[in-house]
Amino acid sequence: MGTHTTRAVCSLDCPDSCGVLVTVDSASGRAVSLAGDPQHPVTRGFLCGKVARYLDHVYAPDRLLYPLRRRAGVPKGPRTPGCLEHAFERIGWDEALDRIATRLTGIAREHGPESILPYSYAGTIGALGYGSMDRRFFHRLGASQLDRTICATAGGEALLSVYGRKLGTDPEDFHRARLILAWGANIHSNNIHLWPQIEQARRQGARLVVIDPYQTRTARLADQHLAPHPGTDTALALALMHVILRDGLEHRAWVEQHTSGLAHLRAHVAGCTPAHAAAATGIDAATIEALAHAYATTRPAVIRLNYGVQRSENGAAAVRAIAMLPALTGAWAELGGGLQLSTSGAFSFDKKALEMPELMRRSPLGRPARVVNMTLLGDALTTLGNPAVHALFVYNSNPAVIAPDQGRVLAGLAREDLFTVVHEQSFTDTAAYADIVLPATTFLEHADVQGAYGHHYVQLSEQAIAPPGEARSNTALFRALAARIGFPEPCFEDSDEALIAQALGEALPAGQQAPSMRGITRASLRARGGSERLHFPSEEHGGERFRPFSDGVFPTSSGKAEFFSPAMAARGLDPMPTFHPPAESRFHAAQAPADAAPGPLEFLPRKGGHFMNSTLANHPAHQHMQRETLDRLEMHPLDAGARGIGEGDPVLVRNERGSLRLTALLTARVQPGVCAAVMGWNSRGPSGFGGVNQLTSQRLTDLGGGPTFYSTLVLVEPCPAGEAASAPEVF
Ligand SMILES: Nc1nc2c(c(=O)[nH]1)N[C@H]1C(S)=C(S)[C@@H](COP(=O)(O)OP(=O)(O)OC[C@H]3O[C@@H](n4cnc5c(=O)[nH]c(N)nc54)[C@H](O)[C@@H]3O)O[C@H]1N2
Ligand SMILES: Nc1nc2c(c(=O)[nH]1)N[C@H]1C(S)=C(S)[C@@H](COP(=O)(O)OP(=O)(O)OC[C@H]3O[C@@H](n4cnc5c(=O)[nH]c(N)nc54)[C@H](O)[C@@H]3O)O[C@H]1N2
Ligand code: SF4
Ligand SMILES: [Mo]
Repeated sequence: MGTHTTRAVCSLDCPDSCGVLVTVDSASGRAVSLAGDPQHPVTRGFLCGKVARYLDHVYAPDRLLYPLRRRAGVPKGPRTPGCLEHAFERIGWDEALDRIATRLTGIAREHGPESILPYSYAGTIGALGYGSMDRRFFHRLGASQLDRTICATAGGEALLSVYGRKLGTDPEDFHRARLILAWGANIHSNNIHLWPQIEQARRQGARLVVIDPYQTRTARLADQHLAPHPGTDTALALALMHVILRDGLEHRAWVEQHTSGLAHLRAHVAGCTPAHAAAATGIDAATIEALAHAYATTRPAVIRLNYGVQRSENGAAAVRAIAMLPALTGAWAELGGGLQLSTSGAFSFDKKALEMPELMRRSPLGRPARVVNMTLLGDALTTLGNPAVHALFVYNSNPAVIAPDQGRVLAGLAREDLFTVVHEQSFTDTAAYADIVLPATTFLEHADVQGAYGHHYVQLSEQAIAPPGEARSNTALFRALAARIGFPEPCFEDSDEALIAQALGEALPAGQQAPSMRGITRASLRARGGSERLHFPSEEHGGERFRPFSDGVFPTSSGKAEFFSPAMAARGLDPMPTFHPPAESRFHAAQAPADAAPGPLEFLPRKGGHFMNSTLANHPAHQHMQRETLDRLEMHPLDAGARGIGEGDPVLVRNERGSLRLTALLTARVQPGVCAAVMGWNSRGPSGFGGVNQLTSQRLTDLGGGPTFYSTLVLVEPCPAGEAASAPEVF
């Protein structure tokens, strides 16, 4: 039986952006296996467990294959068994496009185009699939713009406030480090391709310290695990800087040459003693002292800061404080030192060419449309006015599961006067509320070009197989819709090949291509097996490997890395990172509902190691891999005992926003006072009626308008007898 291999790129929302070799049976055109590209220096020939089984998703029996429309008279509601057949009927693409075009133009006429809200995130992080024809379409329509805050804006803005650029230590240099701090970073589950580097570093004597309120697999494998109370990292980082400055361990030359605001910092951290931080974090003062000394005196020292830290109310301040550490110790001075939150700032895809914001001037508004924060979807669908949202167009996202304050989101999605389109691979919890459901392709079924937020390679993703059924890619969908509505601009006819060329800036005059992307074209990528390292001037002619900020360029107002941010002061924001305990935390537990006995717990609504946010959570094999914590509430035996809860007991987890039924898992993976559960799909498991975001709030981070999933208080109690059994048993 003949097979051939195509090289695609995993486009799931993961820092690793793996090169994927897809083996296809030539006769049937069916993909038969996936493997990591052995040539790719970060992928190194292996895929994570969840994508090793991605063909389960591609060929899932419940994969969406045809456009559907809601049957007349069937009310909107949650995804229940049989609801697809009961509530929806198959239609052709022509009818689907006609209906969508008619409704969107009608709604725009009646309520103004800003009453249309696109909702997308990172179902695919391919440059085309993430944002190209879709953005052009909504810009031209005059639809509200979506502020895509759900993941990374708090940390991103925080990093920019210190360095002016989002650069990070090259993952391929982590093996050189002698001290690695995994700070709110679940490397082993969420960023597995960094792990071999860490193992190599440890073989050479490096220590791995994990700072995470939850004992992740990464923490279990580490040399040391520090478990701060959730949302208290700012206090910890300030205390580390206090000790470093008190003991004169700062790197004077680096600080002098590359930073500004040291005097402010010195004054700011003077009172931030380890004892003070110990009270806030629960980590004892001697441990904090020792960590400060180890961090400042071990070289190279690197921090893998991930997004866990910033998903709390004080999250941006925490990221700012942590980001200042390598500036204070000059850890950037060595290869393998520094900090990595994201490497995305090293890429310069021509987003303007892809998204064409200038089309907004040709929309009926003649001006840029209003901006709606995606984290506030619940409010946007229920209370926003001027105009209210009358149409919601969802793609690349599953907001019924992933957005905070799920009760509000679902109430909004259930509005019969809301016209909702969902473009999806699976019949998700969001799709169940749609008026029109459209089938989408996976990364095996369309071409794209992709960067990464955890390495430095541009990659071409070739189409490996034909779309199943009538699935269409995001670009194909919005191209077709633009034609149906009759937008005259030729940019709506650009092919994927043309879009890839635009993303790479191939057509730009010489010299205008961004330096890091210089010389990278479709042809050069194809000649190099689909993947090409960014162009770093220092690496030319066998020179030194890329080291962030070695060029001394910091696009901040002072031109230096800033301990004190004049730009933030000018915006009326705190120019220094200051610790404020989250409103929903043990420090303000008194504000919790008054009937709290024995008191609320801090709740970590976590990502599943075997899911990708909600993606893959519907597949039996992935659920099986996740079985240890799926539908479980992890809680400390002391907290369980105080509530009369035993191992395996049904529990009710609730707060003023919602409630969830789970099964208690007594474990020391969480500290007393903290509990945890993983996200999945709403419509499965014994809870049957909701996901972890039933409990989270729409409160925003201190900077960047991001979500505060990890600042959530809940009450936990034994589930009243009978209720657990009567909860709908789904799938
Ligand atoms: N398997 C898998 N991989 C993924 C994803 C997935 O869903 N599953 N999601 C992808 C996405 S979208 C992203 S953004 C990345 C995110 O990657 P990470 O940032 O690593 O992901 P999280 O699990 O959100 O957070 C990491 C850790 O932060 C911890 N944490 C929570 N609150 C605090 C706190 O206050 N302080 C500290 N120090 N730690 C805290 C959590 O317990 C968690 O273990 O991963 C990507 N990779
Ligand atoms: N409680 C809690 N909530 C969280 C988080 C958390 O840690 N805890 N993490 C937050 C974070 S960091 C993030 S990034 C968000 C993630 O939020 P989302 O980006 O919404 O993530 P997913 O749940 O993976 O949903 C993506 C959907 O896009 C679909 N999709 C994939 N490729 C394509 C495509 O090419 N076209 C179309 N049309 N659809 C496609 C997938 O089938 C999937 O259903 O969740 C956030 N929510
Ligand atoms: S999810 Fe991440 S680790 Fe897994 S294959 Fe995709 S890019 Fe690689
Ligand atoms: Mo994310």
